[in-house]
Amino acid sequence: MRPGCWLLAATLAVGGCSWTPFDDLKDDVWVDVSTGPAGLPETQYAAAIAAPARGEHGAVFAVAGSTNPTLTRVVYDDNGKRTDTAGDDFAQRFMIVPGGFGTAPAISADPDSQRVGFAAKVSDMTKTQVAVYDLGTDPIQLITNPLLPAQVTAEGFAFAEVGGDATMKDLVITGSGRVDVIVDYEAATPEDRMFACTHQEDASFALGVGKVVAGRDAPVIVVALGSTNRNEGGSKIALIAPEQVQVTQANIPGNCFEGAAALPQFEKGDINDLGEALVVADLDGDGLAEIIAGSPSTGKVFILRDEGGVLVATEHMGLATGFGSALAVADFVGADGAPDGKLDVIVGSPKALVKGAQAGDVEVFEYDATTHELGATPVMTLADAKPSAQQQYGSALAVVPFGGADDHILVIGAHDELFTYFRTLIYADVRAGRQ
Ligand SMILES: [Ca+2]
Ligand SMILES: [Ca+2]
Repeated sequence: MRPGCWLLAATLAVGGCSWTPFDDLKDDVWVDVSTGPAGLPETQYAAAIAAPARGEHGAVFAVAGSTNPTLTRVVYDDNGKRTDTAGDDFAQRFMIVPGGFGTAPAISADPDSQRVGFAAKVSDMTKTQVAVYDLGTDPIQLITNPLLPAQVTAEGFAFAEVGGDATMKDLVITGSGRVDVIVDYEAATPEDRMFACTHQEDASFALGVGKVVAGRDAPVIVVALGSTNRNEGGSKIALIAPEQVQVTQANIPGNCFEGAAALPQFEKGDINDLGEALVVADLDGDGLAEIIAGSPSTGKVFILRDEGGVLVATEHMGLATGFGSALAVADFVGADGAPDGKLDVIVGSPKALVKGAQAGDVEVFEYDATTHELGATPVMTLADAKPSAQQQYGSALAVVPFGGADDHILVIGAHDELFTYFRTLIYADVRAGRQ
C-alpha cells in the first residue's frame, strides 16, 4: 500500500473547520469532521447522505438523521470551508413520526439537478409523505410534497425517467413490499399521476434505476426484495419494466410482474439482506449498467450483470459483517493514487475492526472489467484515527461533486458524525491560507 493511502482522521471538537490538526497529511488529504446543527432533536445524524449534481457552491449535499427524522443541507465553498449547515425540523413540518425514516432513511438526490427527495411515515397511518427540495436555492425551496395513499416504510428512493412525459422526472419509492412511482412529479397534481404495484415479498429494500438488460433501451427499476426483518426466506434482486405497471390511483396496487415479459432475477436463498444497499452503474463503460448489491449480514458485495438474459454475479467477501452496508461508485483512485478514469467501488463496513475497536471503515476497490471482480484488497482504506466501538463509521457514504471539472469529495457518515474528505491529489490544496 502506498504511503498516504491509509487515510486517518481524528475526531475533533464541533464547530468551525477542523482540518488544522491534519497538517501531517497535507500531501494527500484533509478532512472536516462535523456533527448535526445545534437545536435539531437528533441522535442519529448522518444515517444517510444524498449528493445532487454539481452546483454553484463548492459542494452541497443533504444529510438525513433517523431517530427523530431530520434533513440537513451541508454546504462547502470552493475553498473547502464549511459555510452552512442549515437544519430543518422536517419531522415537525410534515408530522413525520419518530422512526418514520426507518434505520436507513429513504432519501436520494437527482443526478441532474440540485434537488433531493425523501419519503417517510407520517402521523396519518394511511399515508406516506414524499417531499422534494431544491438545495440550490437559499433558503432551500420545497418543490412538491405529495402523499402516497398508503403507509409505506420507505427504504429506497430514486429520481428517474420511467414513464409519462420524457422531459419530466419521476419519483420511484420502494418499501413494504411495494413499488410506488409518482409519474412526472412536477405536474400540477402529482397525486393523480401515480402507479403502484406489490410483491409477494413483505419488504423491498434499496432500489436503483438503469439500463441493465441487453437489447432494451429503456431503463428498468432494480429492486431488492426480502422479509421485513431480514431473518428468513432469502432475498433477491428483481427487475421491473415500468411499462408493465398500469397507472392507478395507487390505493389499488397491481402486481409488479403480472402479464409481464419475464425479466431476469437474481435470488439467494441463504442470504436475507441482499440489496440492503444497492447502486446501479456502468462500471466498465460498455453501455450496460452493473448492479452492485451489498449483504451486510454476510459481509458480501455482489456485482451483477446481464449476460444473455441471465443475471450473473461475482461476489466479494469483506473482512467483517456489516461490509456492504453502504455503497458508492466513482473514479476515486488509480494505480498512482489519483483517479485513472476507471470507476471504483466504495464500500462502507461499519463493524470493521480498527485498532482493536469495532469502529468501522470505508474501503475503496478497483473494478476489473475483464474478470468483473473487485480487487482482492482495497486500494484505499479510510478510518477514524481515534476509533471507538459502535462508532458505525461507514454506515452511510456518498461521493459529492466538488468545485469544477469532475472533481469530487467523499462524505462518510458515522453515529452522529460526518467526515468529509478532500484530496489534494485530485485538486489543489485550497484551504484558506495554504495555497
Ligand atoms: Ca457495464
Ligand atoms: Ca479508478
